[in-house]
Amino acid sequence: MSNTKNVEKAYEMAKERYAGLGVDSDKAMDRLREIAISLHCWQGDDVGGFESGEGLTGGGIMATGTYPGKARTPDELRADLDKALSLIPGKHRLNLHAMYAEAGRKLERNELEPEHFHTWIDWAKDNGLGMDFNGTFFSHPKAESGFTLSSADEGIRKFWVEHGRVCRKIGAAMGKELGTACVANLWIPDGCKDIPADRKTPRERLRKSLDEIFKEKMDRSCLLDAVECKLFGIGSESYVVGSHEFYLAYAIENKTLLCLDTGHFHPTEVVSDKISSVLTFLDEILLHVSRGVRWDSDHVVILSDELRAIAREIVRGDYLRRVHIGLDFFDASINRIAAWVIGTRCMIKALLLALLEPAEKLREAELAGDYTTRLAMQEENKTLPFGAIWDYYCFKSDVPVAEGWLNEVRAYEKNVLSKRR
Ligand code: RNT
Ligand code: ZN
Repeated sequence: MSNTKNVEKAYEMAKERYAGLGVDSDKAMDRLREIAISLHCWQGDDVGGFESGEGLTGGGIMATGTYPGKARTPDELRADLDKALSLIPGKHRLNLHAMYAEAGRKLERNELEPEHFHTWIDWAKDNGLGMDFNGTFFSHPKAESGFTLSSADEGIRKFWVEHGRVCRKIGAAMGKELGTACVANLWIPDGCKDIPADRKTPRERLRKSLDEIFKEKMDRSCLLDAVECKLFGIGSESYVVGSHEFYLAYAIENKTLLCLDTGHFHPTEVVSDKISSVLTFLDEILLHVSRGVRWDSDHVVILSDELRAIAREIVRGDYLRRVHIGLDFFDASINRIAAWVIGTRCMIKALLLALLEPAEKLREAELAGDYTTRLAMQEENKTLPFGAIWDYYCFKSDVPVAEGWLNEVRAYEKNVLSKRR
């Protein structure tokens, strides 16, 4: 195919251009191949889960849109993930939520066990994927009051503590079976729409609940615990119990990972600037890469300046082993498989851009106090022939080059998704 020839030719020229700046593009691609992104299962069914409930309710998050064809069963969701993964270069991970259990009967969330995730684990094994896990502390009658682990109702609080505990067991089993540590993330929706009378006591109860959940020591080669903070959510605009300060302090004190969701801060705050701050004190962090737009924290990830800055920080800081990259967005208004492919490919593009940065030259200029060169170089770097390297990486990874993947999604939509009613 002449197309192939063009991709190769363009690559050779781009490679030379980067070499002139002291950057080895072959090496950059080798490093990129080692980075696993954790794909969130919940993009495939609008955060619904398979508990035969009514899907996503409350909890400060919302999936909007009525695009047809969402996955209705675990098998459909796995088939959709297979399709998405076939269009994304590299070997990645699956990030599963507890509400995607396959129990075969109605089970309470505090009764879940590793065996209820066996089909998922086998699927991951067959596909060479690692797995990450999340407790589901929303879309449940016992979360309707807006409080779970920080609830004043001792019965409710205990129920969610038990859920947290079983989730750690499940995560550890996944890590053990798959031979790669499972990052088990904990996010709770607890908070208030309007000004609370007491900000203190729910936080004290949350601390106590977390201590109860994390009491049992687990093998870190199987399980890595993470806690996710948030500034506000839909319906929790005035107060969120698990704020950034709360979980940062908790993570430092208890040696858990901190999960930074890029949609969980004030719109003018950026996660890219937080990475090196928190990693000065924490061993590892989890990222929930997302895109906040006004009040929504979960738009599909695009190759924004901030996404590029995040990837740059990870690479410049030599943090690739200490930062676990997970995605967290959901859009029900476009093809859901396309959403996964767009967001994940963008995350990988951002990492490739960062790996191709002539970082040494920038640092030298900075150290010499030559900020003119620093700014000039940063701007010139923006028009380096990155696209040619990216196309070649996709080609070498046996996935479609450029927008070629969209035809495959369209064909799948016609043959599979459109038949789901
Ligand atoms: C919500 C958190 C949380 C969820 C997922 C579904 O604001 O970001 O991570 O999006 O657990
Ligand atoms: Zn998140």
